[in-house]
Amino acid sequence: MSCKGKCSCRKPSKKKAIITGITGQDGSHLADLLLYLNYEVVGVVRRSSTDTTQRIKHLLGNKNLKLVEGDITDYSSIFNVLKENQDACEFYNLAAQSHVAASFKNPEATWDATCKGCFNVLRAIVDLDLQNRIRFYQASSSEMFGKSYDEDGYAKYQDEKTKFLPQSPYAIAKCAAHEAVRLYRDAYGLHASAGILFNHEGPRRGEQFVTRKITKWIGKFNKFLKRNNILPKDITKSCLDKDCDMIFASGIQESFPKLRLGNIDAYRDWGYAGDYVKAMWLMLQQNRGDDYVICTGESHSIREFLEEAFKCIEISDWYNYIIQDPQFYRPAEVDYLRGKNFKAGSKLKWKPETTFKQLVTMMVEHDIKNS
Ligand code: NAP
Ligand code: G4F
Repeated sequence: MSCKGKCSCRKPSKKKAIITGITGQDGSHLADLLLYLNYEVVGVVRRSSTDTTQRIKHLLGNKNLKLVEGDITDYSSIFNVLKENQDACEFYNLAAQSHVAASFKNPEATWDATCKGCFNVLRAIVDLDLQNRIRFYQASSSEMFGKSYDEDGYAKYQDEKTKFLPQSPYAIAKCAAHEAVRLYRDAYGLHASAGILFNHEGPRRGEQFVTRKITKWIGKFNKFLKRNNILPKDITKSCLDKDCDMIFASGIQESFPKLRLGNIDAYRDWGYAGDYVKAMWLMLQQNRGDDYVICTGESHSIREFLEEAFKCIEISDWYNYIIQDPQFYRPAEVDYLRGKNFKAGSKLKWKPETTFKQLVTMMVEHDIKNS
């Protein structure tokens, strides 16, 4: 892919990219990719009393990676990061308060990080007159579709033309940021792209998201089985009393808490994060900025995820191991997400490389190994 842009960094010298949210799941995968592509990477990290670099610890010694302090909600800190790195040619805005359930409890903080943060970057780019020199990526989300879908006679789906009907403070903030990207593209000619990414997961996924919560639990439960020398087949139905919070097995003292979940009837289009960051990069290599849906095109319920994940430890009656707990239900739910990635396939030549089964197995195996 050749660089046809006007910016000075599109000469043979090393390209520089700025990533907000580098300590998150996607930021860490994107940093892996850009460093592999020989970029200089500037990662914006907010100050914290604890170490948040766990996901990028394997990169910390890399001479092409520089971490700088900055908070996306604070205009001046973003302005200064950009001012000090005016030779950067790509800016990936991945920082957000990304947990949907948490956004109902903290709508203002979610708004600040998820919407205002995007505005802060866009405004700083224009204030520093960098709009013709830097390309911008915004992490938009399939949550923006909420309860909205189109139908192709065969099934429901969402694509770039589907209208948004957001169902959470998080999704509303993402919709507003998405519109800001369109505005800055039109008003200032900024090369700005928004990736409308459907759920993507992997071993680096935050532990409060449903997929990782399930695979983490399986990892710990497997360890409990091993510690007590029990085979899954030895856990009889009587040990799994429906009204009981704990899992017991005959002949052992120790018990194990059941997995507590909320609504397991929602459907998601789950892909692998490592595949999806390639699409982010590809968007910024195009001649013009645009919006793209990134997804697998398949939708599975949380029940199906549970079925597949428990299969990895040879348990088929997974419903005996979980409790549906009202505290994990949301005031409003997104029931069904299934994307269509036709545009990404034809324009970016991108396609997902990891199947649903491979994704679940990868996550369970990781959590078994690391429990
Ligand atoms: P994540 O793991 O929750 O990471 C979020 C990142 O944002 C973390 O690095 C976090 O830093 C950073 N951050 C939060 N508030 C900040 C602030 N005020 N200033 C600076 N940094 C801040 O999320 P992810 O799964 O990687 O997702 C990346 C982006 O894609 C997010 O914008 C998310 O909303 C969006 N998205 C994700 C998915 C998905 O399925 N994963 C799908 C669609 C869109 P700390 O480490 O300090 O907390
Ligand atoms: O894993 P989740 O929390 O992901 P959700 O809400 O779909 O959001 C994720 O994907 C979005 C893309 O569509 C991103 F924009 C967003 O940043 C985030 O990465 O929940 C998935 C489903 C929901 O229907 C939820 O109600 O799982 C259901 N669920 C059931 N029990 C649960 C639980 N979710 C969580 N987090 N924890 C549970 O115990």
